[in-house]
Amino acid sequence: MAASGSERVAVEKCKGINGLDKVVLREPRGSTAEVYLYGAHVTSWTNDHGEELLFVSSKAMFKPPKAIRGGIPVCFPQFGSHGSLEQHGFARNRFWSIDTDPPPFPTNSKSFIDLILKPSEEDMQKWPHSYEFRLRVALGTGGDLMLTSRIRNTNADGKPFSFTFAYHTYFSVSDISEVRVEGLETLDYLDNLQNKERSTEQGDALTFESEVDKIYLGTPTKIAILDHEKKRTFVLRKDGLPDAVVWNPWDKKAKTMADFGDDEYKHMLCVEAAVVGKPITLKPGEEWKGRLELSAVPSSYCSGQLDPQKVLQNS
Ligand code: TA6
Repeated sequence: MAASGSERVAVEKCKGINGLDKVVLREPRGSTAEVYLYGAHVTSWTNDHGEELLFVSSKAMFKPPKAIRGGIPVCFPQFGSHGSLEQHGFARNRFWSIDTDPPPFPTNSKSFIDLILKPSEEDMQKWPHSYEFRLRVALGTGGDLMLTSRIRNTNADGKPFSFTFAYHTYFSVSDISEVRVEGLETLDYLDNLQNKERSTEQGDALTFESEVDKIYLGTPTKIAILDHEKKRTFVLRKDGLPDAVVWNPWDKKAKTMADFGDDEYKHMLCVEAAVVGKPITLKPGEEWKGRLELSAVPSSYCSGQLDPQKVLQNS
C-alpha cells in the first residue's frame, strides 16, 4: 500500500500526549524519531522495522514541571546534583521553540529539526546568565539518531559561565541481566552510590546485577551496549562530551519513583554522554558544541570489536 502523505513527511509538527507540541521526523527507509518541545525531549526512536529503541516509562508524566521519564532528557546547566540548581538543571522542564533562523550548520539529513532555548526572567533569578542553547535533532539516512547542542554565552556583562551537561539517554533493552557495555573497561569513575567516591572499573565489559549509578571520566568516543537477546548493539559516538554516566535504579529505587514501573528497570539502561568531571566554561561570545550519534546495529557486527585499544585506534 503506497505510503499516504503524512506517513513519509520528513518533518511533521503535531500534538502529542496532553496536547504538548511535538515534531515527528521520518527517514525514507522507515526509521522515525519524535521530539517534544517540552524539554527538547526525544521520546521515540524507531528502526526501519518500526521497533522502538528508546525506553519511556509507562508511568511517564507528560505534565510540566515534571520531566518526562525516559527517552533523552537534556541535562543543562547542571548534571545531577553537581551544583546548587535543581537535579539535572532546568532545560529538561522548559518549553523550547523551533529555531526558524539557525546559523548555518550543514547536514545531509532531510529529517531534522532545530530547537532553541533562551533564559526566562525566572531562570535568570536561578542562574544569572544569558545564553542561546541550540539543539539539532536529526535522523541520518541509515536511521542513526544525531543530537547536536550548541551553547553560546551571550552575557552582555562580560561574565563567563560554567556548566555541566548530559544527554540522559534511556535505551530499551530486552533483559538488563543479559546486557553488556563495552568501552568503559579499566576507567576511573565517580560512584554516586558511594558519595561520589572515585574508583577504577574492572577490566571486562560491564554487566548488571544490581543498582548502578557511575560517572566514568575521560571515556573513549565510542561505547557499545550489547543486547544479546535482541541480537542488537547500540553504538554511541560522542564528541565534546568526555564523560559517560551509567544508571539503572534496579528494584528498590524503582519502587520509590512514582513515574517508573516497579519492574521497568529490567528493560532499560541509561548510558549518558556527558560533561561532569570538568565543567565547561564559556566567555561571552564563545560557543560549546556537544554531539551524540546513536546507531542500532545487528550484534554480530560488534561484539568484541570494541576492545578499548581498537576503539582508541579507530576513533
Ligand atoms: O544519571 C543518573 C542519575 O543522576 C541518577 O542519580 C538518578 O537520579 C537519575 O539520574 C534520574 O534522575 P531524575 O532526576 O530524572 O529522577
